[in-house]
Amino acid sequence: MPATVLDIETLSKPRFDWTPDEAALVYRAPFNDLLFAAQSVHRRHHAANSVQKSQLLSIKTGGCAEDCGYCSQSAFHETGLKASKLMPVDEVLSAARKAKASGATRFCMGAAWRSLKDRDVDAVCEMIEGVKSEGLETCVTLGMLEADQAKRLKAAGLDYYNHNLDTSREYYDKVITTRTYDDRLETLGRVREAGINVCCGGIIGMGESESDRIGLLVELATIDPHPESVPINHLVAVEGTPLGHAKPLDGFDFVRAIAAARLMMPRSVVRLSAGREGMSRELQALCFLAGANSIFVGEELLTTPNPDLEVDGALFTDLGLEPMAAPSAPAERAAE
Ligand code: SAM
Ligand code: DTB
Ligand code: SF4
Repeated sequence: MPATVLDIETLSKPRFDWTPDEAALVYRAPFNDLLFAAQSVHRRHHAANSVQKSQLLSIKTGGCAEDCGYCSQSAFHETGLKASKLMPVDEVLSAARKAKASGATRFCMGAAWRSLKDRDVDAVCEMIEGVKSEGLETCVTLGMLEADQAKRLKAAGLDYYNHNLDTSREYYDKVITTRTYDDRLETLGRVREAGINVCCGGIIGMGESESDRIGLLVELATIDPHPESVPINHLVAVEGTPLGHAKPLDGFDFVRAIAAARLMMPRSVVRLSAGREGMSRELQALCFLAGANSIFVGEELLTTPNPDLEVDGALFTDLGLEPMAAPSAPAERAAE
């Protein structure tokens, strides 16, 4: 790292040897310097005024065997959420067509599973094939995966697999005890091995320290190659979960996390993910300035509310943003 931590030329080239001290200098830089650098690097690799619209669908809701402290769907927490079985393929495909008609270019299907069961692989593959044939980018998040399952998802046309590290290695067991950090890294390895793009990020606002946020970013930015897609979620505090009354997060800290992700993983698609329902338009605009290039659209995320389509439409108009066609993955962009 050169003397000037925020040197645009240096930061524009992906690197994989980030240390916590270097990352802290980026994360804690004066806010204006941080945002200027993040936007400058963003423009080197991404269209400045385009934001991808992605749509989520919960294909299997609730009753999950994991104890993730933030999650409405864990069987460990009393959240009043009604559990349901795996959705029929035709219903998933009609939701995907609706998402496409309303402007989404990416369709992400989430299941409240600890891990994918072999008996469900055929149905999930049919969903992926169907969504892909609608011309949408496909992403699924189904818990832990075995290597042969990852290969089958790839063969069905899966573009991205989402599996988050969620927080730093140090803070992780304050939030989740039923699977380890290394379990997650192993699944990510299998995803990559199968040739599927990795979608991996975390949550900000779970009571973690600044060092934990920096720790998460270092974990992500030392994966070589970087995750092609990095969702940064703002905690949605769900009543009945252990984090239902977590201390509200300072918006500037959230923007810092987005900007640092952009600078530490310059080619990755950084996604402003959960938590926009509670954010002002101005805070979201700062997230775009910091380098976010995707949002989830539609009135529901998986189980929690998200802004109305009209509200997001007005935000795009007022900021002069255009909806992005599915961006190609960084490796493909590098070859272009
Ligand atoms: N069950 C699968 C798994 O965890 O591997 C997939 C679904 S899970 C809902 C996907 C991700 O959504 C989590 O890893 C977490 O980062 C994010 N998430 C879940 N609940 C959230 C909440 N209340 N606020 C913010 N992000 C949340
Ligand atoms: C991710 O990182 N965020 C999305 C997606 N991956 C699957 C999920 C957000 C879920 C928010 C809480 C809910 O609606 O249940
Ligand atoms: Fe289950 Fe995923 Fe929720 Fe954790 S985040 S409880 S694994 S659905």
